[in-house]
Order: sequence, then C-alpha cells, then structure tokens
Amino acid sequence: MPQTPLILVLNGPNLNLLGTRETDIYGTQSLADIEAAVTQCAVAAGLAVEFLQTNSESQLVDWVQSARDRAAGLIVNAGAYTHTSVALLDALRMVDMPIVEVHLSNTFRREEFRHHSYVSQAATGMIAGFGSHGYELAVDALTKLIAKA
Ligand code: CA2
Repeated sequence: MPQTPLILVLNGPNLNLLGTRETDIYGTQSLADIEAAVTQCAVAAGLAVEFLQTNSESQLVDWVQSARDRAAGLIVNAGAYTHTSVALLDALRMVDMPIVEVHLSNTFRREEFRHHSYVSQAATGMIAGFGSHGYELAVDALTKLIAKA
C-alpha cells in the first residue's frame, strides 16, 4: 500500500503565545487549537502531519532541510523571520515540493516592514488575513497540489 503523504507545518517565533496576547490581531485560538484543527483536516484528506513550532531561525532551517527526503509539502508561518530570513529562503529554495505560506493577520494592512516576505519568493502561494482558518485553507491547497504532483 502506498505510504500516507506527510506534510510539515512549521511555525516560527512567538507563535507559541497565540491566544494569550494581541488577540485582536491574531485571534483567541492557541497554537494547540490550531494543531488540532489542522490534524483533523489533514487526516480527513489522507495526509499525515507534523506540526512544529520554534523560536529559533536555525531550527526552522533544519526542519525545512529535513523535509527534503520525507515530506510531500510544507505549510510555513515563519512569524517575524518571514520578513528577515535569507537563510530560510535559501533552505526553502532547496526543497522540491509545494510550499504554502500562511499568516494569521493580513500583513499588507499592517506596518510597512511586514509587507515584504522572503518566504513568498519560494512559496507556491500565500494565505494571509483569515486567522487560524488560514491553516485549514493551506491544508486544502496542499492536498490538491500533492494530488497533482
Ligand atoms: O500574521 C502572522 O501570522 C505573522 O506571521 C505573525 C508574526 C508577525 O511577526 C508576522 O508579521 C505576521 C508574529 C507572531 C507573534 O505571535 C504572538 C502571539 C501572541 C502574542 C504576541 C505575539
């Protein structure tokens, strides 16, 4: 029987604090709530999920590199590293699979420094501004992209 395709959901700095502060911007759901919803969607779509969070840029790079020989697709909310990390962009450019960038907030309605994303330069597409629902939209997009590959 063919193996269940694996998707990695990578979350960057401070996203472990979701639901505790700035709920007007990021919503009231915790990262654990989002993980539960993503897992439910992914399993229903026939995908396996690893849902990860780190405050470290190097850990994000390591996880992206680790995707190369075991994952079928990536969902990435790199938090503030979105706007600063050439290292993350370089790592994402080295993986040959669909990548969906997610942001809870609509970064284009916010400060100018959030309008630029290094991740977008490697991503297949980007979802921003739909809060935690954006992660479920990303699973749906990845499911279709993986089926087409
Ligand atoms: O909108 C998003 O998902 C962001 O990736 C969130 C990042 C921000 O730097 C990006 O520009 C957009 C920040 C995540 C911080 O999360 C917090 C959670 C609770 C309390 C404070 C911050």
